[in-house]
Amino acid sequence: MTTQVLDSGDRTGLSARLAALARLVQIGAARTGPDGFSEDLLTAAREALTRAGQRLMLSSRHTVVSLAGGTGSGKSSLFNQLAGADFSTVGVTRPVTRQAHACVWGVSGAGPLLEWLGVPRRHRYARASALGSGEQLMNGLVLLDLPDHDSVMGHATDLVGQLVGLSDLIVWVLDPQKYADAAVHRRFLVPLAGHSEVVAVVLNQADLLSAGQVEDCIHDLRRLLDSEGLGDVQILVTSAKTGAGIEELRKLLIEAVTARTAAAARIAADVDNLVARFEAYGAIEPGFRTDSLEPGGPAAMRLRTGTAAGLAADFAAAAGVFAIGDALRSARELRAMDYVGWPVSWVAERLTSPDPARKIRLGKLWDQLRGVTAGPSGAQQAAIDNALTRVADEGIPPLPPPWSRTVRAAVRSRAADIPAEIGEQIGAALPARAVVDRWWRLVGVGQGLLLGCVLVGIAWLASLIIFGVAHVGSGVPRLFSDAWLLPWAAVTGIAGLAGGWLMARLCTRAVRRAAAREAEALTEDILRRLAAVAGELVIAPAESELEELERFRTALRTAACVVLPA
Ligand SMILES: Nc1nc2c(ncn2[C@@H]2O[C@H](COP(=O)(O)OP(=O)(O)OP(=O)(O)O)[C@@H](O)[C@H]2O)c(=O)[nH]1
Ligand SMILES: [Mg+2]
Repeated sequence: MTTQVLDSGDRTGLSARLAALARLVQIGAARTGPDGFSEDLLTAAREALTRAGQRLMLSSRHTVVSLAGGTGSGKSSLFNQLAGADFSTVGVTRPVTRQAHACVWGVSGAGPLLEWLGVPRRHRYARASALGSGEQLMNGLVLLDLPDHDSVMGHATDLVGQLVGLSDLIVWVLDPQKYADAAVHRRFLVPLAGHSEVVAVVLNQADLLSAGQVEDCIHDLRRLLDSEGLGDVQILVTSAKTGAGIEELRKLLIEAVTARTAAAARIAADVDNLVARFEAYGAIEPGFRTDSLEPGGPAAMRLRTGTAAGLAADFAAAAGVFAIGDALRSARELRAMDYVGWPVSWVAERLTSPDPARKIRLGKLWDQLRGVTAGPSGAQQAAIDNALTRVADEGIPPLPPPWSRTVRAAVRSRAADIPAEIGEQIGAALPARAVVDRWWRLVGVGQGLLLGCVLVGIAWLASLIIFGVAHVGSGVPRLFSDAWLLPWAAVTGIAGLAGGWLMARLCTRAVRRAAAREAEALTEDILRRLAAVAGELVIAPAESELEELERFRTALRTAACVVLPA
């Protein structure tokens, strides 16, 4: 994979990078905590964004260059040399400069910028009217003479830190005694590692050294800067006393002013530093680099496939869905017996017991089914928790902190809603209690007719026996008294009995098959509904958190200025 890095000074690119940095902050701020995004990093990024936004809104025609360094190194002396006038007090007692001084070449439009920098009005000097031929090139320069960074006055140290942060280019003025001052290097130079374009170093008071000593100093300083990742930083040698090297320094400033990229480069350097710190939160494996991320590639984040289906099965087991199918089947079969059952046994049952066992069983089955719709509880709740733990352990791809934690939390984020939702879905899937199929009623009518047949047969038989065989009474019609009709009466009764029995057998079988199909369809319907519950209450929150990680990484790529091939 080839990557292309945009010119970091490009302003359009810079706006996109800043917008991406703002997204990183927004995403990170929602995920702080013990293994979460560092508050320090978020604060630093917010400050950088504010600073950058303000700087970009202010004059783009001006370039802010600060002269910074320890007390007595000669900042004010150099400032005066460059300004061509004794604007800033140079003194023997230390420290001398207590507040920032500014000299502006080409004043128009610099007011708000100076206001933003916080330079007091009485310390602002203008070179507008006096721009000589050579100085014309410096038009747009805002040169700041800063207080020393190591002053005993805390106020000055803060001020320097702030102004160094706001400057587009920082010129460190070092003297031969203190050029290796650990405080300067640690606090100001090391954080700019890799961004030599926004720093320059001046070794002042060269007149106090021999040529050999200057050579040694520069050699030493170069080695030090190399070790700090600032190998490309320009080192100039000056003497504010004799004026040596001042022209080179002026040339460096002119370059910065005419390129007009220092402001953007400075912001880009800040963004680079912050992105490097944010990268730790987007890493998949050690040695991760933002530019190794492919959009939608192996790094694309999803829960493992099959997680939703497995979860639905776990929910079904927790809620006892398979028992529900069985119960529904039994209930349907029992209910159908009232219609399609053999009337003889039906009648016998009603005669022998006012509260038949079948009815009680039916009632219990429906209670059981209704109980399920109240949702799983107790041991079933534990089974749901186990299922969620399994998803968290096995369904989530390996992730860096804090994402490993936040995605796990997302899996459980709606755990409390799951039991009720499972109950509701099962309730919605269950048929109403008193469903009686139309064909059962038809068969019931048939069974009634056949029962009638049996009763008619018995009555006929009785009358034939009484009037035809026992010859009780007289004048009874032949139909009820002719003994020869006995077989016909018997056949009528037996046909009714046999027909009813046969119809009951056939219909019971049909009812069983239908009930089995219904139970199967019900189980499938419930499983489908539970898969939807799993999708909505577990998978969706987890995947939305994973998508947030994707967005974080996309923002990281944009903020890092890495453009992937189309
Ligand atoms: N010999 C020599 N002396 C210098 C040079 N630059 C400055 N000085 C002297 O060093 C002393 C301090 O100079 P300043 O310009 O006030 O130093 P500064 O860095 O502004 O000091 P603070 O304002 O206290 O931070 C003064 O006495 C200067 O005359 C130089 O290049 N050579
Ligand atoms: Mg000074």
